[in-house]
Amino acid sequence: MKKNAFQIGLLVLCLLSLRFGVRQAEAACNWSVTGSTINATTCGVDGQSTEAYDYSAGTDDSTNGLTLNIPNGVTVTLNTGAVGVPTTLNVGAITITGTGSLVASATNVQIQSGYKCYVTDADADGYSPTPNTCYTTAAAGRIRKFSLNYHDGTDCGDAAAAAFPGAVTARGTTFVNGVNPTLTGDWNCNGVETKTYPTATYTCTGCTNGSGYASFRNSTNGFKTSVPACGVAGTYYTVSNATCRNPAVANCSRSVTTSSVTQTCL
Ligand SMILES: [Ca+2]
Ligand SMILES: [Ca+2]
Repeated sequence: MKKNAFQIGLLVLCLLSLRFGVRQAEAACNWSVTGSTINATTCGVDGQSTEAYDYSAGTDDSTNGLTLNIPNGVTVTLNTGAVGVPTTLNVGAITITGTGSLVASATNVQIQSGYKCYVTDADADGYSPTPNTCYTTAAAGRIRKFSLNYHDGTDCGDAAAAAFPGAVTARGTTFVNGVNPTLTGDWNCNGVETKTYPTATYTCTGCTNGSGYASFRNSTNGFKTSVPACGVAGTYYTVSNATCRNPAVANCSRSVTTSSVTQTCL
């Protein structure tokens, strides 16, 4: 138990191996980063894994500006690591308050600061397909995690800059979806391929107002029989008359126009 608040610049516990710098395993506590601060909750870092948290006010600051706050009553545990795969917590600094505690198991555990976390972002859209896989060095196709241009979320198309979590533009093309290869039109990476244009539901019926004139009613523009896949063109039906009119100007063959439309998706 630590009773007083303090900061750790560089603390290494049981540092038996230094393989940090290559690929690191996924995190388990998965705390949310708010600005340059994490307020820890009670949890354990999985054995032989790495949790790396980083903050850069700019695009790539020279230091890791992230502070992990372990508040009163919260216990953070670093579970047992292994030779060659130490359990690792990587932050810029740590503050512990009151009865908060940081418990390190006896074997192959390390706490590191001074390391930065870069994640893959090949298309430079600010989203990473592997946001929990940290590299400690910059390289082409990487972005500093929790930096000015970094965004939370998993990039489902890291070779298509227009595909990212929260995208709002439906597109008439497809991309390689690295999360679900069947969803090539899921441009907002929400796991659902939403088509813009529906099936046309218009009907041609006699009027019920006594005129006896045929007309299109209850109409919805769209594809008449089947809805094309994302990025595929089809014959699109536009209903130009949805009211009872003289069949000389609005009959079943005259009140619909067709055009070639490419299905867009989001
Ligand atoms: Ca990306
Ligand atoms: Ca979608």
